[in-house]
Amino acid sequence: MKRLSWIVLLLTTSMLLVGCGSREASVTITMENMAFDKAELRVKAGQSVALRVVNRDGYAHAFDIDAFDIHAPLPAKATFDATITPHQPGRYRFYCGTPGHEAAGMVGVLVVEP
Ligand SMILES: [Cu+2]
Repeated sequence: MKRLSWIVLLLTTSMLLVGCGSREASVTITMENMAFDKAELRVKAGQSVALRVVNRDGYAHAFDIDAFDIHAPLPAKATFDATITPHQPGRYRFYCGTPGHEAAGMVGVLVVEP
């Protein structure tokens, strides 16, 4: 019985190490004064990216990337988190889906590098 626990412990440890090996990238984009703080986000194809969107405004925004089926409403002062793993290199448009905001400049591009 004791030996079994050791094997379980070893397996758990090695799985944790493997998990650390594939480092996850993280990207934060902030919405403030009717604008994104970045017009371009760059990530690597095949790598998991922890995406965080922060709305600092006192009114609602939304974060949308059609290509990744992300359509997140962001009420005033809200934060949205998602993890994406883009596999196809390319340029994908992101924008604020609140009516009129994209026209006001709330638009950018997610660049997935090969
Ligand atoms: Cu907006």
